[in-house]
Amino acid sequence: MVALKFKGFKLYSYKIRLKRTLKLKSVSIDSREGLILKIFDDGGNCGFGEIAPLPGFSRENLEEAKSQTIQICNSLKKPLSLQQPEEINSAMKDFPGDVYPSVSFGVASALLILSADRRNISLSELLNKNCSGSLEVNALLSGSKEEILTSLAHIKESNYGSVKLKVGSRDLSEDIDMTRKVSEQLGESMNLRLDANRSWSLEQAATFHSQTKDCRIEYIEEPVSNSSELQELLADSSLAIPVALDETLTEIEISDFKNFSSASALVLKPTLLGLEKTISFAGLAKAQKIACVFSSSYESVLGLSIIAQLAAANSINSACGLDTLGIYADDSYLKLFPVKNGRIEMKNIAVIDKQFESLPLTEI
Ligand code: OSB
Ligand code: MG
Repeated sequence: MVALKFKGFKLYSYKIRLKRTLKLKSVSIDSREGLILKIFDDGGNCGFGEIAPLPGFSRENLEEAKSQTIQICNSLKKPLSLQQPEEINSAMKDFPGDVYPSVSFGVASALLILSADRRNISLSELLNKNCSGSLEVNALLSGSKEEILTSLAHIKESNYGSVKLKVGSRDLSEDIDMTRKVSEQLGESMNLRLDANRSWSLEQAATFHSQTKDCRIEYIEEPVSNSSELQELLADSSLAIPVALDETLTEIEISDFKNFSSASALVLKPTLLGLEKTISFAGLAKAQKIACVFSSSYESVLGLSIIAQLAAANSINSACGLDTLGIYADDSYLKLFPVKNGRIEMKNIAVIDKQFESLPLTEI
């Protein structure tokens, strides 16, 4: 095996304006900030990664992520022998201290993409010779009642197969009404997911479930306020609420997963989990036949494409949470990540150099 000669790296920052203010738990943002890492070998091959901690969700901030990325990239300057993702994971383990999730995702994906570029293949092909050629994505429904009903009409016209409705910020009775209305409008052929972002008590979750039993809900992400309540909910067989884990996965260790194995789905966000934990959870879910939903933490078009490649490598059939480029004021990013009939064709997004060039980058 030929060693991968790491020659150098460049780090860039970006700040991209949003179409409207985005509420993220305790904070609101008007623009998305992050870092893009480009690494290269001595033969002109490149790897890319995105490091973009999400305010309100990530424990590290952008400054902390930046200094750790620089420290790790400086320590990479010796020749590396990296071909398989397992080797890259073990190389990441050698880095000093606790690697932040966003940094793990950014640096490890840059190394993997460099390794793929040396062989003229894509990241998904590097990870799996039989990777998927396309992915389904879910449309997102949030905002006021009027906004939701207007977007719903567009979503139906655009032939999405899956829709995710945000609940938990209205009164419970309004959420129940809204869910019933959306379910009715979707009909039998479209799939409905919900995300409560930990808003409800156990009792509210039970009430919601009892009044939406006929709504054909695939799952509810994070219905209750913390992971111990979630365990209680999963243990109560009289409830049988289909649950997806999202925030919980950032809090638990891989070895704790046995306590949550009756979950219906795992929402995997590489920026919030890091690459290693994402791949480990995906493996566990596959072994236990639990659906995996590879999802965005509102990365740029470059980061989204990398997550899509990870999803394709894991042959994901369940719709991914990657349809988030609509948050940006600049619509031109949509062309580099085209969603048609609720799907992404992998051949259309394998243009990582173009995505890199499309971003407003400042070299650090
Ligand atoms: O609540 O699942 C969330 C994005 C960033 C932070 C949190 C969340 C999200 C999404 C991603 O909703 C989009 C999707 O899942 O379709
Ligand atoms: Mg969620």
